[in-house]
Amino acid sequence: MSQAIEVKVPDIGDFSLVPVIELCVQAGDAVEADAPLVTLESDKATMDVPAPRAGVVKELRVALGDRVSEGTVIALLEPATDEAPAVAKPADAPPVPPAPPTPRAPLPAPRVSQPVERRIDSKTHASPSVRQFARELGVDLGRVTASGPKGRILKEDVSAFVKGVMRAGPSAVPNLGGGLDLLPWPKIDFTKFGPIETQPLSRIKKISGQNLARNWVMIPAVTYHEDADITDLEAFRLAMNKENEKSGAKITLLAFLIKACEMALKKFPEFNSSLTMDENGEVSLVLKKYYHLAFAADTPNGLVVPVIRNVDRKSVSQLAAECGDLAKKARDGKLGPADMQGACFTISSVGGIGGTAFSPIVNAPEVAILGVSRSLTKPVWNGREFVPRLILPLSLSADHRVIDGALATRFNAHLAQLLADFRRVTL
Ligand code: CAO
Repeated sequence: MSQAIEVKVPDIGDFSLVPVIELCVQAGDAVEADAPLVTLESDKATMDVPAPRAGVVKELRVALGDRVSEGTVIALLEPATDEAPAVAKPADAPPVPPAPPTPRAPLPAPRVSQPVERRIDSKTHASPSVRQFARELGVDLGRVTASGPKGRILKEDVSAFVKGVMRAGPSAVPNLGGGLDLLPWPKIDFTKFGPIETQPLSRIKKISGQNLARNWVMIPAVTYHEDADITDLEAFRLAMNKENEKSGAKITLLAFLIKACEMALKKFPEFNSSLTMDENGEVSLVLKKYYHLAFAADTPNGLVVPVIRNVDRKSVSQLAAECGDLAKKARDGKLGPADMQGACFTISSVGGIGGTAFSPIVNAPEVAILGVSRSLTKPVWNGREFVPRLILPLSLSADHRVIDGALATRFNAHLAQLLADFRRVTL
C-alpha cells in the first residue's frame, strides 16, 4: 500500500464553515475514485466531496455537524496500488492488466445539487449521492420517508423504501404512468368457441418475439413515409441483368437499397448510432464509423436478420451476391450468430411480396429501420402532364429519442434522391 493522502474540501465557491450533513463512508471502507466521502450543505446547495482516487479510507477527520471550508482535511485516504486494487473484484473476474502510471489528478470538483431541485419538491431533501442512488434504482424520492436530521433522506431510507416495495409486491406500486403495469395475458379456453389446433412456436419465433416485444415497448419510434421514383434505376438494373444473363449474376433492388442507405448513413450519422447507458445511468450516443447493414429475411422458421459487413467497401454487385448467399443460408437455417451481429441499420423489404406501406419495428440497439414495399407504376405530374413513373414506397421507423421528425424526413428525402438518380451515389 502507498502512503495515505489527505483529502481536502475543494474549492466550494463563496461558501465557508459549511456543515457536514452526511458521512458517506467509514474508516476502513474501500472506495472508487469519485465516490462521495462526505456531504456538505450550505444555505444554497448540497455537495459531495468525492474521493480523488480509488483507495481505502484510513481515517475520517470530520464528524456530522462539523463546519468545514476550502482546504479542511476531511479524510486520510490510502490510494490503491495497481497491484492491489482497493475494491475487491469478483473471484472469477479475468485478471485486469496493470494500468499505466498516471499523474495524480487534481482534486475533483464537488458535485453540487443546486437549490432549484429543492424548489421543485421541497420534501425531497437529499444529498447528490443519495439522489444518484435513488435515480439508479428508479426511486421517486418524493415517496421515501426521511429519517435524517431536518427531514433529510438518507441512503438507508431509499434502501428501506425499495425493500418495502419488493416485499409488498407489484400491487404496492400505483401506476401513475411510470411503469407498464400491464394486465396479465388473457387466459381463454378457445374450445368454448369452436375447434382449435395448438402448435408450438419455433425457436426463432420465440427469440425474435421477445426482442420485438422489448423494442416495441421501449423505443418511442415514429414511421415516416416517402415515395422514391426508381424508374431509371429499375431500367438500369434490368439492363445490367440482361447484360449479365449468361453469368447468372443478378443485381437485386435490395443491393441498390443497401448501397443508397450506406450513403444516407454517411450524410446523417445520427442514423448510424446507438444509445448506451453507463453504470451511473448516464445515457450517451455511440456514433459508429463502420457500416454493417442488416436485412430481414423471411424463412420457413421465422424472421431472421443477417448482416452484411463493411458495406462501404463493397460494390452493388458484390452486395447482391452476398445478400443472395445470406438469404439462402437463412432459408437453410444455417446462419451462425456471427452472421447476425453488429448491424448498424436494417432494411426490411417486403416489396417482392406486396404492400403499400408499413411500420417496421426498430431493431435495438439500432435507432432506425427502413421498410420497403412494392413498387408500382403511378401517374406523376411533371408540370405539364401526368407521366407513368415507377414509385417505390419507403417507410422509415426511427427512434425519436435520437432522431426527430425533420431529420428523419431529410434522410428519407435524400434516400429518395439517391434512388431516383443513382449517379448521386458517386458524388
Ligand atoms: N417492388 C416490386 N418488386 C420487387 C420489389 C419491390 N420493392 N423488391 C423485389 N421485387 C421483386 C423482384 O424484382 C423480384 O422479381 P423477379 O423475380 O421478377 O425478378 C422478386 O420481387 C424477388 O426479389 P428478389 O429476389 O430481389 O428478392 P428481394 O430482394 O425482394 O428479397 C429477401 C430478398 C431476403 C429480403 C426476401 O426474400 C425476404 O425475405 N423478404 C421478406 C422480409 C420480411 O419478412 N420483412 C418483414 C420483416 S418485419 O416482420
